[in-house]
Amino acid sequence: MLNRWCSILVLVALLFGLLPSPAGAVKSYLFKTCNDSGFCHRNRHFASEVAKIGSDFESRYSINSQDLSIKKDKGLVEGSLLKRLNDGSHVSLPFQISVLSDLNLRLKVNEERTGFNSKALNSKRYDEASKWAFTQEPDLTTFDYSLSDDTLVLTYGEYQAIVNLTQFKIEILYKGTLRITMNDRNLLNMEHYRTKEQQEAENSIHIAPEESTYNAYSDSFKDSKKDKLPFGPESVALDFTFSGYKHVYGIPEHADSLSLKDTTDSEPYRLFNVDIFEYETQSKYPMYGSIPFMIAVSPESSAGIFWINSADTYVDIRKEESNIEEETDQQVLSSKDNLEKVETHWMSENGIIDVVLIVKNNPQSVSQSYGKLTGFTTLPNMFSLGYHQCRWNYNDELDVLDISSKFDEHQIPYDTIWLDIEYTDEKKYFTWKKELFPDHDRMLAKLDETGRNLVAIIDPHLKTHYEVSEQVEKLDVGIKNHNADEIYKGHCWPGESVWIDTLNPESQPFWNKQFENGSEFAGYARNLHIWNDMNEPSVFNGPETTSPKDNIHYGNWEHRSVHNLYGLTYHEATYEAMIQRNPDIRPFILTRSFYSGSQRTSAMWTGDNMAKWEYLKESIPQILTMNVVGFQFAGADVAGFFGNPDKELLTRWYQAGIWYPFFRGHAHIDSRRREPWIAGEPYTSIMRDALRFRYKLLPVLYTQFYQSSLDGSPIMRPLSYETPENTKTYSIDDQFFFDQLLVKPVTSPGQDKVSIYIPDSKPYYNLNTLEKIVGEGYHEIEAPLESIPILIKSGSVIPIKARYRRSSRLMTFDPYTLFVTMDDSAKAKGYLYIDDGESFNHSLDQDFVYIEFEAGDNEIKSSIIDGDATKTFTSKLADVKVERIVLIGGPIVPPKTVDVVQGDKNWTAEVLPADGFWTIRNPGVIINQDWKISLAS
Ligand code: NBV
Repeated sequence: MLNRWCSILVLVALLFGLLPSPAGAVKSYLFKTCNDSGFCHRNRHFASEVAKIGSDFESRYSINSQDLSIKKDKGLVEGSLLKRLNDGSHVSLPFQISVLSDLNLRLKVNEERTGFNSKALNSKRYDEASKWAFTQEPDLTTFDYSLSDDTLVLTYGEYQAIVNLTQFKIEILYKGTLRITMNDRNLLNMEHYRTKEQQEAENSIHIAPEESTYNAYSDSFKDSKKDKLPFGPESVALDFTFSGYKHVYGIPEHADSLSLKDTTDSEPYRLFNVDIFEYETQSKYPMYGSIPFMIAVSPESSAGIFWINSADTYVDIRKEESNIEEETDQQVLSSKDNLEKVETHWMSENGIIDVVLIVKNNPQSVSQSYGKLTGFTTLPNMFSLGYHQCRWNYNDELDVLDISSKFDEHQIPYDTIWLDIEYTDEKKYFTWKKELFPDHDRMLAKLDETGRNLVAIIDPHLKTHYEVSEQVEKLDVGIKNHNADEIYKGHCWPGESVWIDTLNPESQPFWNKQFENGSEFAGYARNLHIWNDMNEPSVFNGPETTSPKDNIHYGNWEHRSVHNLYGLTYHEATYEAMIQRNPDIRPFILTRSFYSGSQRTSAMWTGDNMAKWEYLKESIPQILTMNVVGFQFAGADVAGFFGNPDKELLTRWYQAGIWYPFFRGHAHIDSRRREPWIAGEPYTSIMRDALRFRYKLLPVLYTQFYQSSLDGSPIMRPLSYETPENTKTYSIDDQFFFDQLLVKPVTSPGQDKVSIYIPDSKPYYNLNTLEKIVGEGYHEIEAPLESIPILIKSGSVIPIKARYRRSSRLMTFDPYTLFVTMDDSAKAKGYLYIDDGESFNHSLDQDFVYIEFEAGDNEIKSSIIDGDATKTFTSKLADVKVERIVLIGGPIVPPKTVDVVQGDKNWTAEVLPADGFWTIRNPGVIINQDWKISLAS
């Protein structure tokens, strides 16, 4: 969201005809393109010059084999990459190649900068992005090697890394096939340190013919003109070619397609966390967060590039024309497979080169490997998977409690109500507007009676001249100006503000204090959670609506170097403070800005979208993208932040929103109220059904999160992920798998049918009609307003909780219904994870059960495969039964009764036939012990 300040500027510009056209103009007015960014401009120029010379181009980068230190048992090669200057002399760039224990290759290249003297600034290139992104420094593993004058070959597992020493290049082969080439196109460019005078001297040795000097020591873009650029040009750039791939995914955050586009004739994708005002769909503009991780998928293997740099970054993607059309014939594809390639060019404004290359059999394994480095999603608090009701703003305590009780009146489940910035006293975070919220502990206690929670917003900009910001100044834990002599002051919603510097470890105890039990802000409630907004950071009068790049953080690092990870440091500090407050409650933190690693402790949403159909449509590839790069807990504002959705859009958005891992209704302060009961019939009932369906599916969603917390698997899964062997799925981004459900939400108006693509030859069942649908390809299914197009994949067991309750907490001890959908050989499988949904006892004390359901050979079995059913919480599950088993498909025709065995008891249960399915009514089994049901008498 942009401030009034910028709105005024834009308005003034519009009035005086300074903007070319209103549509899209706001962005070009505020944000740089590649041409406006010195380093991007220079590196694209570099790439085009190198391409002009073609194969005659001689790389300036080489390694002297004599200088290598090869520690094969440690998994490490060290040496110097030599950059040849115009006079033949060299700049020596220390590098490390390491083989990580998960058999990924990492390259780090640094520069020892000498001759730079400043008290305010760290003269090093920023090398700590991995410290924030990784959970820990990864272990290395041994390799074998051979070395000649011009080649070093490392062999580890089924991999080979061939390092060309004379013209630096690394090729990664997996199972004998080339998959990734680093510096394939010789676009490696590390702009070494040189002063302006050195660079501008006649016959300067520092500027190669392929280089440009564009904006090397100054910035000509709007508010960025004040940028001091103390180091001059210092960008790092490198190219990577994926061989045998046609599609790449990832590098959020952009509002674009799932399969990334060729950028040859357009802007590169930009990674630069900004408060992007009224963002457009199908755009490569940067957004609020950045994850510099890209995945390529093919039927044979999958590969990933993790570019660990937190500075402003652009990525160019090039696919050959012939590659773009989908193959229709599998055979043609495999014969051409190795000719396919996607070329990528990564350019960052500064920092070191630090990159991890991952090649595995399939995309799941690539995600898992990335997750082992950056951490998996922490299992969320159960309530946070329920529905969140937000708007800017609920006005006062009465309003909050009234909205809450309206949900009950309309029998619509919900878990959390939110307070946006207006609850504070003059936007001073950690204060309350007393006249409107006289007793927030009382309000929270009221909410707690029905198992409800409150999420309150806390932003990083702290209004000057009140206790909290004064403490920031006194303790010296704010972001500093470019001289590092004063805390930086900028403008944001509350007016003049300072920004907490959460890179500074000293800021943590101060931050903890603000959230402490009994503090003015947080009181004693256990059902209070936090929303961190504006943490890009958004600075209304800053260049590109963010912090000046030459501001300074703890460690004397320029903001330029850490920009993309500031948001992560901020929400991590909040998470830590909430843990300190109540160590036995899993905190829920929503963040707008993020970086690799943010998935460990927060949920994210896609920011300020619009109440328009195209944004509903766009939300699906946006969330799928987040999910493939390991950030599962993602959502989009239902039903659009700006504007007023019509009733059809509102209803369809709820039907889509129930699949978002993070599901929140939210609206701008100027938009009309739109809680689900306002639209009236039939819309309210349809939305109620959708919301109740989400709650029925909570056991599935929670189990999915459990699995993700172990292996990083996506929750909303693209078809290309599920069936990478089917290349026809690679561009599909309007449908997805959610556990074993194949879903295609309706995202355009007036539609009463959808064409849904089945990616394999298994039978599927239309959940609305139970009709069996078989055959790879598109199938038309009915989708009138009251129905969501959902197919159940056969071979699955889906555990749900069918009873309506007001909130998820009230469902804790509800019975389960199992949907068993047999495949063609009358088999099915599924999983269920259960714990107390709130504490850490699942990890501290094994207080959880992980259950496998298996159907086959005329039996349905439930086995606890992990956890311990005798712990404080899990032992209470002895009261929780399976109340119904619904059998769909498969050749079996069960008898009228079935035999049930649990422990040393056995009994019979009744089977009721219906149209196309059978129901085992009240089988009587309890959930925390193994059981077996025989379907044949
Ligand atoms: O806090 C108000 C809005 C919020 O509703 C929206 O979701 C955010 O994306 N916020 C932007 C702007 C806050 C200005 C201080």
